[in-house]
Amino acid sequence: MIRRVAGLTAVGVVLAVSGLAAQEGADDGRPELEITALDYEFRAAAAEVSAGWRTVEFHNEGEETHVLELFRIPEDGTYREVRRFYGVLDTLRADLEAGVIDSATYRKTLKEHTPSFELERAGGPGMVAPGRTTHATSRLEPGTHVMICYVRDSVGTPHLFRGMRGRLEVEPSSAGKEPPESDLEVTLAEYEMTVEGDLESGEHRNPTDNPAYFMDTFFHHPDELKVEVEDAGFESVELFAIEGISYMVDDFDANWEVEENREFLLEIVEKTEQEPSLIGASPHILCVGVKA
Ligand SMILES: [Cu+2]
Repeated sequence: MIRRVAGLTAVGVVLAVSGLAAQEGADDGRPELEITALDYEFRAAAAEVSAGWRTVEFHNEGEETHVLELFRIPEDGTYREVRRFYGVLDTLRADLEAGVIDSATYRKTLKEHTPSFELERAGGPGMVAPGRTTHATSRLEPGTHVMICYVRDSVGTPHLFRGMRGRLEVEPSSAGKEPPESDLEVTLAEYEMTVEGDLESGEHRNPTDNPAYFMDTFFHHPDELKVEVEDAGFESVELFAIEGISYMVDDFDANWEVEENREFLLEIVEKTEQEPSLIGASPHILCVGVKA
């Protein structure tokens, strides 16, 4: 299954709050930045880090999925302008929702206030499910950055409009870690993704013509499947185990033939089909959602 990344057009951002612990020095494997997402804010100990290869550790302690994406303000731009733009955007959104202005006025006013410079995408740890932690090591260029979460809440409002904006200063530095070695090579093209290397990421490719190696596929963690479906525009998404844990029983085929035993196997599936700690044990998972 191809994983899509939500596009983001105008971006800006802001409010401080965030931060990231800055640590200079030897590569001891520890992250230089630690950021926690809550519903709906970023929390961190400091708001600066040195340039170079740096590892960001991103914890999600909220109840919703969150993203941490970094954007660098170019030389011809300032944080002040970005913040002003977001202030305008907040007001316009509120006016639009209250019916004070129509969408044509919204677009026109937004255009008038959009900064002349474009924010540069600077990477980040991406999406993380509730209760989970992720790491990303990337090369940070000096400059003021903004970080945002663009995941939408249950009524469709991107989290950045509910407070998930932050500021990060990347200070010039000649030090930094060595670039990490990759475990996997992924090539992206428009609407296409190919993977080479081992399968640690859950990606499985069959580069041969031999069907015994199965088809190209992605082994989702249950949380990942949910995020993917939500990201595609569905809400009230729920997961159900198909086979559940019943298929593991000894002599499955023989038991399946006995009506009483079959009932029992199905009863176990039904009772555990939405148990989060067991869903991943099922060979197949059904994901049900409502088109938003
Ligand atoms: Cu979020």
